[in-house]
Amino acid sequence: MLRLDKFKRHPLTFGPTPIEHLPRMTAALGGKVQIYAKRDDCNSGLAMGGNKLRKLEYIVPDAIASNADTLVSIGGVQSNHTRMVAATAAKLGMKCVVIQESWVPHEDAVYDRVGNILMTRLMGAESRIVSDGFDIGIRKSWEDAIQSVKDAGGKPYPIPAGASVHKYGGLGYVGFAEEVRAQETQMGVKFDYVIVCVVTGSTQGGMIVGFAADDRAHRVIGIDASGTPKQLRTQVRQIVDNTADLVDLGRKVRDDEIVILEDYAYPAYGVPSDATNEAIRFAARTEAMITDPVYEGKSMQGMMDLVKKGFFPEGSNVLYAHLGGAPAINGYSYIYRNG
Ligand code: 5PA
Repeated sequence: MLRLDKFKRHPLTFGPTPIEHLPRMTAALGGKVQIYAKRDDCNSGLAMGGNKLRKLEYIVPDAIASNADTLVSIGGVQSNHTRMVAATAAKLGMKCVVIQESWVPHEDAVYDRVGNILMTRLMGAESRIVSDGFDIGIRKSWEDAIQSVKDAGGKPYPIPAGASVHKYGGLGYVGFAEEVRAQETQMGVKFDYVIVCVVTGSTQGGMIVGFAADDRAHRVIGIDASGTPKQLRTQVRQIVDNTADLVDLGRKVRDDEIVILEDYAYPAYGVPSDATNEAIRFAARTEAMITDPVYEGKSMQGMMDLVKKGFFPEGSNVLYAHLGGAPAINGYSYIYRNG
């Protein structure tokens, strides 16, 4: 038994997220593999929700206990994570400073005005755009922001990129695995594989620990969208080890249980390939399921390719973890101007 219950959780989500069968997508991909989606993109009423809220539910009690008055975090210009931190701060009545680095070499005229960053500003967060490029690690711009809050007499609570290397960053997605197990019993369906987009690592890292409890961590297929897979793998390893300790997994997760496929992140983080765009159109046209060019479009592309290549044995049930991120499509309006 994993010991997730010993950690406080501050509810930010509606509760367990629905799992739905995707019959048109299943048929269009050949019908040999059943495709399902777990809709973490529909998990909350807070600013359109998404995966970060599961993580933040376990971080907020620590933020409150620290007597902080300002949440300080970081991401790219169209970061979903900073939108979710801004939402959490608004909901808690805290202030929020978010650094938005120039992670993506993409120039849409309204890239810094629409979608995630628009909502972030609307919720009262102070959004500071800086020119530093992509990196999933600890950033100087973020440390400077933390210091600037202190200098102004505030009490910052630091949340790293994607909440991933936060000590409690992996707990939320341990909860995802527990939730899937309960839903499998209710539904009478067992999922053979989970597909998950991975960039800063705590979503997949948490799932790996959660699914290691019934020995199927290696069935969690991470689709890299960072384009820096070596650094990512090291970060996931650290998150897995830390999270496994926290919840008393009772054993070390083996390297071969951490599966990250590197083939779909091209041409760069935040930039969709033609295949990504085709995957986004495919999900939209078969199931009205909206995915984005930075994250879920790439994991959708990966899942489609794996189905076509016969990676999943016939008869498998594949669970696509939809982690959110649709607001970013507004920053890519030129690409999708004709659909
Ligand atoms: C993000 C991350 P991890 O960072 O936990 O690996 O999750 C990847 C991921 N899907 C998958 C969506 C919609 C995401 O937003 N987003 C980051 C952000 O700043 O928004 C942390 C990078």
